[in-house]
Amino acid sequence: MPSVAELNEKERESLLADHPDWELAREGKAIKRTFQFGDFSEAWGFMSRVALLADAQDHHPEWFNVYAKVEITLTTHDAGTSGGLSQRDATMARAIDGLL
Ligand code: HBI
Repeated sequence: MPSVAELNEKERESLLADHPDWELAREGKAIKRTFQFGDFSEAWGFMSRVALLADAQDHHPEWFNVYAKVEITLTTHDAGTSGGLSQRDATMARAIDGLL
């Protein structure tokens, strides 16, 4: 599996500074954000748009949805030796935030 450059500590810090609504997860190997919508229909519409973004960027979220809540975790499976944060995750977080 091709390896993708993992973010270093400084890059990770600036990612969080640029995206304050996201938090580190999985011991720094992922970022996570929870979204609360008005109802399931709104949540599903958001997820549909994220899905199109993910396919366009070839970078797919790990997510959970129950009714109007959506939790998205971003990590790069191909980063480093066993997955981690890459520039792809930052790009995807910015694109997802742009949908709101
Ligand atoms: N999505 N989150 C995530 N991480 C990846 O490494 C990844 C992906 N989607 C597709 C993808 N990689 C392709 O480049 C293949 O490696 C599957």
